[in-house]
This record gives sequence, C-alpha cells and structure tokens, in this order.
Amino acid sequence: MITPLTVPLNERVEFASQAYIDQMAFFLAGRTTVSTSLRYSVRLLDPPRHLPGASGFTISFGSQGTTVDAKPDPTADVYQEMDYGAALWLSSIIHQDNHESAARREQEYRRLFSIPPEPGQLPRDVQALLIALKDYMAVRTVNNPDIDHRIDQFGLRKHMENFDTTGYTVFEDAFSADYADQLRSEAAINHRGREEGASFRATMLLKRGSIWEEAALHPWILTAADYLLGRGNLLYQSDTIVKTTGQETHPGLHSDYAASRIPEPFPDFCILTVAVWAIDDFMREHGPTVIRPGSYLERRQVPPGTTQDGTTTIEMKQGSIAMWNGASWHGSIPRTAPGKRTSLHNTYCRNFVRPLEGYQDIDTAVINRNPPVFSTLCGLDDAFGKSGNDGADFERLKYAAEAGFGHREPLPGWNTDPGGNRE
Ligand SMILES: O=C(O)CCC(=O)C(=O)O
Ligand SMILES: [Fe+2]
Repeated sequence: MITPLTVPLNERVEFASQAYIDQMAFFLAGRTTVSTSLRYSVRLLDPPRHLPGASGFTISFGSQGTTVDAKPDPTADVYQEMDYGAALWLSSIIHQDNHESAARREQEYRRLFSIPPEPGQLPRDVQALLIALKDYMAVRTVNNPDIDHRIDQFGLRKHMENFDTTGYTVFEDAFSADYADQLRSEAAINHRGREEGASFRATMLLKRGSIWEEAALHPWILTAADYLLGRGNLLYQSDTIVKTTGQETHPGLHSDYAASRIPEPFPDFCILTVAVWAIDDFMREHGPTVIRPGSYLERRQVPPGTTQDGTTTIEMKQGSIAMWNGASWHGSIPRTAPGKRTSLHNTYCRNFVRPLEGYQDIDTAVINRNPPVFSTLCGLDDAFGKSGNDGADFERLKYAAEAGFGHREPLPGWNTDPGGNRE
C-alpha cells in the first residue's frame, strides 16, 4: 500500500513566501494566548531571486493573541540574522515525538552553517507555542527550488565543477565526530550477528530509525543530488558497509548503473549518484574507494577484466562525504589496518528510475516527522503508480507540473507569484 500523505500537496509552501506567512497566521489564529508579550524576529539574508520579498518575519506573542508580520524587526526581543538556506534547514526540524532526532538535526545544521545557538531562554508557554508553530510549518515547507542559489549560498560551486570534470567530489567536514559516533553505533546494531566478513551491507536504512532519515536529508548532498539528477529525485538505496581487515568488498571496477540495466551508451545526463559517508577515516590503509577520474564520460559499463590501474584513491577523513556520478568506474581496495571501516552509502536516482529499495509503504509516522522533501525521496509525491480505476491522480500530476517538466531554469511566472511555487 502506498502511504498516504497527511499534509495535502496543496498546503505545501516555500519558506518565507507570502503563502508561508499566511499559513503561519492561519495556525496562530486558532491558538490560545500566552502570558508574556514578546517579539521574535528573523532576518533572512540573500533570499532566492524568485522570492525577493522573503526578507524574514516577526512573531508577536501576547496576551491578546499571537500575530505574524512578513518583515524582520531588529528591535524585537529575540532577533537573529541568517542566510535564507540555513534558516530554511533549521526550520525543517520537527520536534513532536522526535526530540532526540530534532536535537541532533539542530546541532548538525548549526554546525554546517556556522549559526550560533538561539540567544536566551524563552518563557515556557512562548517556547511551546513557537515549537508547535515550527512543527506545523516544517511539514509544509519545501526545499528551495532554485538549485543554483543553493549551490552558491552553501559555497558548493567548486564541487559541482568537479562533477562536470572528474565526475566525483569530496565534501569535507560535512558532519560532526559526534554524529559519526552515533551512526557507527547504530550501524553496529544493524550488522550484529553477521558472520565476520560474510555480509558487509545493512540495507533499507530508512526503515531502521530516524538517524538514517536525517542523513538522507543532508543539505549539501541534496543540493548536489538535485544538481546531478534534477529536482524530485528519489532515494535509490540507503545502506551501511562495515569492512574488516583484509576484506575486499569491491574488487576490480564497476559502475553503479549495473543493477538498473541502463543500456549503453549511457545517457549524457546522470541517472544516479552515490554519497559515501566516511563514518571512519578512509585513508589508504583503511580500504578506501578508488575511482577512475572522468570515466563517467565513457558512457558504458566497465568491460570485464578491467583492473584498478589508473585509478585515484579517494582518501578522506572521518566527517567527509565522497559523491560521484554513478556512471563512474570505481571499486575499493582491501583494508590492511586492524579494526573496521564503517561507511554510509546513500544513492539517489532520477524521478523516473525504479529504486533498488522500496519506500512507498513507509510508516506514516516517519513521513510525519520529516519535511516534504523526505516524502519526495520516498516516491510519495509524484504521480507514478497512483492511477486508480477512476483515472490518474490529478492532484499529483498537477503538483509534478508545478515543479516544471525537468526545466533547468524556474518557469515563467515564478517572479510574479511569490507564494505559489512548490517543489
Ligand atoms: O565501499 C566502497 O569503498 C565503495 C562502495 C561502492 O562501490 C558504492 O557505494 O557504490
Ligand atoms: Fe559502487
């Protein structure tokens, strides 16, 4: 059964758009008042071109009710300035029934975007209402559809150029050591009981706990996935590998297109991409990945018997993420050091590709604790597979059309309708 969406597609809004402010006002109108009067304001720096008015908002909490204004106010009791993209990700966190994960997300996003902790402590009832408002908005807020804007705001341009030349890149310092430790412990649980060296993969991670959901949504990686695959891409596979001393998990070379039977010559656009998280160091002795730079331009499967000659070793430190065009020829070398290498492999594919792992039946509770981009990754937003006896799912078809039919540039009209753009 395909998991139904609890928030209808037409309630989704872009962060800080007029439609977003309207949704906030709608939520606040029905709420009880708080005992303290307090104004809370955020100024958004460098909003995307199609939302020139998205400069921030001010929420006025008070005994007569709570209201929201679509303008930042530096004289507010709590006032913060941050980049549009950073604020969008902070506002994507859902707290309800998800406290541990919410705290971890907040920590990782603040670290990634260098945002200091929120100033001061809010009164209890104000804090509770603010969290309820944030949660209500987070499940309705789509990712910024302007991929170029995200690339520049996150400082990722050089990485995208790497995809266009060598076909791969390494994002350094992409997650904290603390998060790495938690990922390793969770991975160990999933790998427990397996014969040493026999089965090195644990799969279907989106059905194994919220820590993996967080990882699948990494803001830099989703930006790179959108760059390579277009918006609306899907999670193809999410798995961990635990590699032991002497183990050879990927001898020779392969392309990640193999399982999907992509005919040769491969298309000149990318079909799928894998992001490999170095939960432990990936230095030579740890058995890292090797890749042949530029091999995605071959546009064919690796001929049988091809050796690892001419490859580059992707050496990286814990906290780095390597990512490549899935048409690239790559493998890995055996681990010589004692101990284990734990890594997370999140693969994303184009909207029309059939993923290796199925998430269309994922628990509603999982959908409800994540922003809309998560249900997109699970394949729940698009129209595929949702025709019934009465015809197609026109709501989803309309939604797909609003996202553009694979257009690289925003569709005409985007600049004139600041509230209407949806992923
Ligand atoms: O584990 C490695 O080093 C390589 C894994 C691999 O081939 C992949 O994730 O596509
Ligand atoms: Fe691979």
